[in-house]
Amino acid sequence: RLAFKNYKSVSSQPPGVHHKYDNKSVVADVPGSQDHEVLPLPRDPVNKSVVADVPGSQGHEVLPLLRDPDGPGEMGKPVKLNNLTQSQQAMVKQGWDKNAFNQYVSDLLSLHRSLPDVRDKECRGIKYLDILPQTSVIVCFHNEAWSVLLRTVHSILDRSPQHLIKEVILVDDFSDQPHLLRQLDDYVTRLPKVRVVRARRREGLIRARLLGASVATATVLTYLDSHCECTEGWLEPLLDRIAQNSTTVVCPVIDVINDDTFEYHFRDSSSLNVGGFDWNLQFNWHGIPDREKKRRKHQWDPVWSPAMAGGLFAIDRTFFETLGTYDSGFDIWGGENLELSFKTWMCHGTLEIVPCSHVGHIFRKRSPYKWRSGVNVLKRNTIRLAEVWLDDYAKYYYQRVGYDLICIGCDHFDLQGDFGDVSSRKKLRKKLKCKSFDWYIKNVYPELFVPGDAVASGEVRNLGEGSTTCLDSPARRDDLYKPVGLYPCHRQGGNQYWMLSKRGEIRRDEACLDFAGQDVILYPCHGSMGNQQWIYNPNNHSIQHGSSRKCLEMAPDKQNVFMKECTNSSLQRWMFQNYNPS
Ligand code: UD2
Ligand code: MN
Repeated sequence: RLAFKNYKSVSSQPPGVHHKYDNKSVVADVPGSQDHEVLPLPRDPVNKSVVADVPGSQGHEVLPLLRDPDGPGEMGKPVKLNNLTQSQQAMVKQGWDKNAFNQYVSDLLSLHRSLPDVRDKECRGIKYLDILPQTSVIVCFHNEAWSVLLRTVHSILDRSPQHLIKEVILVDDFSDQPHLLRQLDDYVTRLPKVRVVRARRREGLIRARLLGASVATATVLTYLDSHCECTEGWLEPLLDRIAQNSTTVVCPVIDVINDDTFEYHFRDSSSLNVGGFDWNLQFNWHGIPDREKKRRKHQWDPVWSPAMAGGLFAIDRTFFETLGTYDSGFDIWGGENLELSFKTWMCHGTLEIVPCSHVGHIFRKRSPYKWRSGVNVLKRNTIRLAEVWLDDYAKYYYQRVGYDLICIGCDHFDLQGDFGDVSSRKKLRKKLKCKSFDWYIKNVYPELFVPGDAVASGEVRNLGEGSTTCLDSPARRDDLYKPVGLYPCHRQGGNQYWMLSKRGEIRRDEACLDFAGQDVILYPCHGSMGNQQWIYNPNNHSIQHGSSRKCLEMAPDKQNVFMKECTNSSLQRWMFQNYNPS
């Protein structure tokens, strides 16, 4: 039950044998998707009268060949909307509602808008291999805005050497917005290299990517989200790395296209980040670790990254197939980026970010699509990921999300829910003789804090009156710094899952309890003790702050905590759920 089961016996045949392109646009099944029962998602009702109203669909019937070099957004400049009429304001709002970005602004920009050359100047001088492999660029979309989708396509065509682009495959994941149907088919007839493949049902981005791969014919697959803009020189450095070693999986630097103004913000190579994750198995970014800075000679050398963000990467198609592509049991969105990252490293490949390659992406603050109702899709994907790849480390994920704390002793699988069958994925891992997750953590991602190294973990319960109150903070990664408070203990991990590290940090993911004289807040862990050092005394249950020598105390309202002179009152007594110093 592999995603590409048809491929196993035909690896010597030319790829792309599954579907013949008689037309530019085909409707097709995802290989392997037959194995998964997928409930059809409800479509938005197609309201015929809306056809004329799709902003941006007008005026783009003809390729805009003439571009005003001073037009809005050229050179990646921001567009600010002033003095809008009421009906324009209504269109702006409609654009935001539909897309979670400012579609109205996008519609004002040329589909061929210019961008600055954002690379380090050294990148322009690098000599790449004379013969680079061709690539199929695969762009999956579900109800993407017209101007955003086509700007993605044109930026690929306009800023890549023609001979390196074998084709651009647009995979329509069952969109129902009218402009993405006939009008898109018509539009691409004028773009010889561009094809549209349509899924028969909502597959989700993971199976949509597999569908794209199944029709792709080049030796390298390059995936992009449907709201990207490629910059000058983005492609060659990616293909060069793969040409040198087909087990290298490469990502461009992902620049930010502002969701409101469409300004192109580029990240120079001195502020480059690498990808990682926390024990929620959520992807996050980090500065380049020192060990990696040492390994590289130049700022523009490729950077090893423990994980990829997911949407923008290039991979040798044979290596992708060897790795079993994606787990096609993953639904809609999420988890696939870590799956491919773990597999790449554990199954003898390398994952890199290439500083000379820059692609812009619109990061959104919410997901604008319909998700399947009734199932927690992301949780299901993540459990599949943990079960197949994490070995014994899976327990940290379950602890972090609270599945094994709610009812100790009850069936593990009840809490996990039905995550489907993963036996074939495990078999594949065995067959490929992939390394252990322990190897991965120790060698590829040693910066990750491992809960097993914690002195104590779980909830931190106050032992004062009633003993029903726990240390709690709802602060998220992007809004830390709020005072930490108290909340009735719930034993579900989450906001009450703390870890006491050997160094004396009290941490949750990468945030640490921090006291600088005022409130006790969360602050990104800095690893140098100071305001983040805490001393837990298991005998009198006090939590004392290293530098101020004060003790953590529950306020009478049972909602707040203060730092007070240590008195050993019951309000200053705390208990970690698991305490095992060794
Ligand atoms: C990030 C990745 C995204 C994907 C995701 C995790 C980047 C910049 N983006 O979130 O590529 O790896 O993490 O799964 O690395 N789409 C479909 N069908 C769907 C839903 C989405 O085709 O059912 C398309 C969508 O139009 C878009 C792409 O998949 O082109 C990624 O979706 P996203 O942009 O919502 O994901 P993003 O960037 O928040
Ligand atoms: Mn995206």
